[in-house]
Amino acid sequence: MDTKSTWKGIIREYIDFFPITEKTPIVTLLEGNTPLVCVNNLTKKLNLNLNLYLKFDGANPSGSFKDRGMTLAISKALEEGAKAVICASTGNTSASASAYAARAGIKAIVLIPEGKIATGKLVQAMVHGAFVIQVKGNFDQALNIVRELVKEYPITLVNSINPYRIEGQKSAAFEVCDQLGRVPDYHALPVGNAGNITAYWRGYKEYKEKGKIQNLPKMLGFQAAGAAPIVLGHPVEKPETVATAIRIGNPASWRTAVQARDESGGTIDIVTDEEILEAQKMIASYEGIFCEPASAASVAGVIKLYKQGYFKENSTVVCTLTGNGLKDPDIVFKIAEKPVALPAELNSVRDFVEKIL
Ligand code: AN7
Repeated sequence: MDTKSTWKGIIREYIDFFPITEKTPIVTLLEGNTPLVCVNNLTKKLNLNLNLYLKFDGANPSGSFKDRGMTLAISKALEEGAKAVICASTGNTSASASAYAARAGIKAIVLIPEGKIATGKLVQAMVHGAFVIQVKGNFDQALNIVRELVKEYPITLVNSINPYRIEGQKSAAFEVCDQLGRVPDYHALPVGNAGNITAYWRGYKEYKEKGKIQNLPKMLGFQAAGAAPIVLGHPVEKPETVATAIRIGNPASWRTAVQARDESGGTIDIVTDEEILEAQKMIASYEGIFCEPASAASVAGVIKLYKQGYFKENSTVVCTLTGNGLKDPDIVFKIAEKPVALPAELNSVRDFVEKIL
């Protein structure tokens, strides 16, 4: 055991669902068991007749849902004798890989698009001791490079092409069912490389096969308007969005995301950067949850679809907030109202306080 904590991390909690043997050294930071928060303020303010829940996966140890897949990918890499792991990343995969590689005592090499990842994510890879390579290009180019490199060297790829990543990430769907005590009618997610929507759908289906749940949710995916290859039906060569985590033009799990959409009877749609930032602000200021811009795409998308009359009234909708807002303070600092500056005098502060009461 790692600690006396009652939660043992997603592998031990859902061990029957994972390809684990007695020989697998389990590398865990006790990820998972993240809050599923009912958000009434937001629905009241916007007049949404929905039972809306946010699954805050930004509460994972490295601050994103990537830890769910990384615990399994790194455990299996260690079991197979890997000395190093590598990934391309828009930031969260690199942060998570760096953390779990540090825990496992192996090397991590991470390729990130120069100038296009949130500061907090870059700092995470640095502090965990990863070898950080900033490439003068985008995520899709970096992913192509690491795919080639692992053919030549005994380094384990820990992007979601690694099947253990998606296997681990499906644990979030199990948790939603366990926490909610039922299956949501809809499950909304941001879509970048499309691994997570693939993972959730697989998770829900496996839970049903095992008899844990009786029905399945409709899967809703949302891409940023400037990086929406799945919605457009073709790769986007130069993806652009303020939500850098999902600034991806050619998703690796494209086919399985479309499958999740179609099998579940859901949809994959577009949200604009403005809608994303507005949703981020509302989630933070009405509900007290600070997620990163990419994560807010799920809520922005639900608001958009609601206005179009998409939902049956009173539906239960879960949105995954995939990453922690603290990773990307720059964007908020740029657009939010700045703090007032006052002299260090009782009278000035009193005047200010009287005005706002
Ligand atoms: C906060 O870290 O692709 O559709 O390299 O960080 O499974 O790719 C991150 C993706 C959503 C999209 N929200 O999930 C990476 C990376 C956040 C993210 C996504 C990402 P996928």
